[in-house]
Amino acid sequence: MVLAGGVGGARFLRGLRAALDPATDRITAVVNTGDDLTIHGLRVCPDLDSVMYTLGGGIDEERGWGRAGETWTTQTELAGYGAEPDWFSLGDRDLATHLVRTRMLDAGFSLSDVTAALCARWQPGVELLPMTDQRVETHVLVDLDAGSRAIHFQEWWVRYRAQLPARAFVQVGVESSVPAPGVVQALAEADAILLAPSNPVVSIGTILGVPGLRDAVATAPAPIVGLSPIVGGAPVRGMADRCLPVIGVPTTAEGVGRHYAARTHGGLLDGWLVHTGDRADVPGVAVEAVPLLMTDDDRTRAMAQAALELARRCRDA
Ligand code: FO1
Repeated sequence: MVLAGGVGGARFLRGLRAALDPATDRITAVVNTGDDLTIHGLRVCPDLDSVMYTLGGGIDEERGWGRAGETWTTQTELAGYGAEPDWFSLGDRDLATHLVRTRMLDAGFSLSDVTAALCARWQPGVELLPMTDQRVETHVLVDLDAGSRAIHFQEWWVRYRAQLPARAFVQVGVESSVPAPGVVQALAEADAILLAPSNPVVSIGTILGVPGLRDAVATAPAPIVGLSPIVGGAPVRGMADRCLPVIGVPTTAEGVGRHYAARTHGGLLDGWLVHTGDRADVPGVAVEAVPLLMTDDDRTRAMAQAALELARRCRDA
């Protein structure tokens, strides 16, 4: 069982899949949907798509999002019409995913149904569950135009490259959301629960913000192990260093570990993996240092194995 965001979560899941035997081991991933947005009338689910494409072999490896071998003809035509927004690029191949998803959602299917249908093509080898079927969107309170405004996370992330000082993150709609079907049960039945090295604020944090989800994790019988997305005081990828200060968490492996906190102290962690050379003192949590750079499949598989081994030690402790 893995809680995961997009790019980092997808890579980690690929390593975890390689570390396990599909004949006997099942992986369920609960994926962040707070990054989702409707653009040009289509519903786009960036984190679900990054995980699906990465595990299904369709991802553009360099970007970590969108399709390999992509073309941008439609995007260019949209720009020809001056169609707003022009700062979020949709590739021609990627568009097919959004067209199928939007049509199914409009027909009344749930996001879980849509995700299962899209995965029938991609065969990720991991069960992908959205964190919720309800619409939840992360918005960012920023200082813009001499005032404080809320903009969609993607506008902050992509258009402004997270350079606009953020005052707060708000998950619009989360209060009336519930965990998607199967999420609570999968947590209860898991042998191990892993927090992927995703953005602790807008990815893992958003997942845990769905009412009932954090409790389902904290009360699960399985050991819970997290992997630090911060290495050497900086995010391996993405802009978690622009998000952590907003919630008052230091951009260190120790800071994030303490933020998640020990399950015995009202938090979530039994174990916390940090990168070789980093140190973290997280009261009540078994901390271990292993290489956490997902530079190739072997390293990613090794860190997934280290997380599973730490989980076993926590269970047997
Ligand atoms: N990221 C960008 O930096 N620029 C883009 O134009 C862009 C388009 C895009 C389209 C589909 C999709 O699934 C992801 C896309 N992303 C883009 C990445 C996206 O912003 C991130 O993957 C996550 O939302 C952040 O975790």
